[in-house]
Amino acid sequence: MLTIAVSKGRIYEEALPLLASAGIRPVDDPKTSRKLILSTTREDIQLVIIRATDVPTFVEYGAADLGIAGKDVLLEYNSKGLYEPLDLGISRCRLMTAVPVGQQPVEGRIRVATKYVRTAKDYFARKGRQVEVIKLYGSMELAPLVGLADCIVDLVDTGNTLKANGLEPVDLIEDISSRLVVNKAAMKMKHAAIDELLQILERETKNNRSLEA
Ligand code: PRT
Ligand code: MG
Repeated sequence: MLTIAVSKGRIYEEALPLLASAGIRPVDDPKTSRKLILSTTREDIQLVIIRATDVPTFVEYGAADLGIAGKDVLLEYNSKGLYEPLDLGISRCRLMTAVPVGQQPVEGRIRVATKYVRTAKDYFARKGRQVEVIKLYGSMELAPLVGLADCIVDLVDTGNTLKANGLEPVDLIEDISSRLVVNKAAMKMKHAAIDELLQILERETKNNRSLEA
C-alpha cells in the first residue's frame, strides 16, 4: 500500500487530474466527506487529507510515503529528511514582500509580519537587512494597515488581495509551485511502486508544460 498526503483545497483540486493520469481517483470527495483517509480506484493507493503545513511532517516520519506540498511550505519546513524529486507545476504563485502603496523605503531595522518566519529571516539576512520578524497565522495584509509591521512576506497570485488592502508587491523571494515529496525509507523499500508513479507523474507534468508553452 502507498499512502499519499495531500492538503484539502487548491492543491487537492489541481492534483486530481495528475493523480487520475496514474489511475488514482479518490472514492470520496473531501469537500463533502469528513473522512481523512480516502480510498482510491487503485487498491494499492490511499490518500490522507491533512493541513498543507503538515504534509512534510507526515512524509518525513513515514506516516505517508509520498506527499504533495507547496514550495513555500517546504522552504519553511527546511528539512533534509525527505526527497523532492518532482515539480508538479500546480498551485503556482510567488512569495513576495509587500508594503503599503507609495510607502517610502524605511531606514534601519524594519518589522516584517509573515507566517513564513524562517524563509523571511533567511531572505533579509541574505540582503543584509536588519529585521524583526513577527509570526502571524493569517491575514498578514492587515499588519501594515494597523501599524503592526512595515512590510509583509506572503504569497501573491493575481495581486488582488494586496490591492484590496492598499498594498503593493515589492520583491520576489521565490517562485512557488507544488512539489512531490517522498519519504526516504519508502523510496528504498517501495522503490518499484514509487518509481512507476514518479514516471507517470513526470510524463504528465511535462505534457502539461508543453501544452502551456
Ligand atoms: O487554508 P489552510 O489554513 O488549511 O492552509 P493553507 O492556507 O496553507 O492552504 P491553501 O489550500 O490555502 O494553500 C495551500 C498552498 O497553495 C500554499 O502553500 C501555496 O503553495 C499554494 N498557493 C498557490 C496559494 C496561493 N496560490 C495563494 N494565492 N496559497 C495561498 N494563496 C493566498 C495568499 O496567501 C493570499 O492570501 O491567496 C491570496 C493571494 O492571492 P491573490 O490572487 O489575491 O494574489
Ligand atoms: Mg488557506
